[in-house]
Amino acid sequence: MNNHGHASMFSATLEDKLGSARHVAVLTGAGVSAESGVPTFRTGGEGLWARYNPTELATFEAFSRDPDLVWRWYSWRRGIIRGVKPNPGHYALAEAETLFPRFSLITQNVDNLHRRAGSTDVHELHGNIERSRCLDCGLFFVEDEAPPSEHVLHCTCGGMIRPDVVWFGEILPETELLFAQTEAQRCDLFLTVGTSGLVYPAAALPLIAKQSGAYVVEINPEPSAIARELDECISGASGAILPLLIDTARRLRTSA
Ligand code: BV8
Ligand code: ZN
Repeated sequence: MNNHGHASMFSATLEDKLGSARHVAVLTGAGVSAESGVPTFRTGGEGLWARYNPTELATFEAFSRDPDLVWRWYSWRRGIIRGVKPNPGHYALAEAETLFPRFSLITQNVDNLHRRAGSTDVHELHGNIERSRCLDCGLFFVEDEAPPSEHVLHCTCGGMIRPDVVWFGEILPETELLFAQTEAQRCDLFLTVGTSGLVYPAAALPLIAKQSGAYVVEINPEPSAIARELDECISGASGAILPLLIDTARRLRTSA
């Protein structure tokens, strides 16, 4: 837990990093979108979500077995995402791009909310729900070209169209994973925000950062599965903590 060595909300070490880090990397999970109203994987939501386990539905097997059901689940999720807005946590991370000499944002989320909040360089380890692709010819479809529907859609080539997200058992986009692992090895401050730390290889990133000498801080109301390996755990909601953290960094870096 963080030590309140002085008046500030943050530990002396974290303050020092916020003021002097040259390379900051952030990994986000579903928790950063929770305050926007997007149900997370663990706490689930209502409807389709509550009745099915994402680790069963978010698989190629489920899609092969019942493409309409899986397509309906993603259509339902896309409908939720279209109806929500980024929250202060997303906006704080968008501002962070301008505050540190090098800043990298790596997300497990497929909801596109970081980009909608203004982040310009988002590394999506698990794809993007607003993008679909043809199983046969690989043609990509953006949101409106593959509208939400009750039945799976087919490409002009006849192939089935799938969400362009990484399912369980599927490999991650190589360039994005390599980028994320390299940033974790090189950064001097690593924040892991709103993730349960259960799904690999993303969950290994904070551990890689720690082993490579970075100061690693978790922001989550509950300790994640990897919390005890990290330097600090700030217990709180990302929409509340991230703006305070970025305010502190801005104050320390502009009061030169
Ligand atoms: C792979 C996209 C190679 C799709 C997702 C056995 C042991 C270990 C590993 C494995 C195993 N068997 C298989 C594996 C590998 C598997 C894995 O790790 N499984 C886990 C379940 C054990 N990984 C894979 O399959 C990956 N691929 O490894 O390929 C390979 C190939 C073949 C066989 C083996 C390996 C692919 C993983 C990607 C899956 N796709 N999403 C879609 O969205 O539909 S995963 C999805 O769930 C997310 O992207 C995220 O990565 C993951 C976990 O979700 P979180 O983001 O952490 O969110 P969660 O709901 O879990 O938690 C929310 C957190 O927020 C909580 O901690 C909560 O306290 C906090 N919170 C709540 N409110 C707030 C908050 N925090 C801050 N503020 C708040 N307000
Ligand atoms: Zn096609």
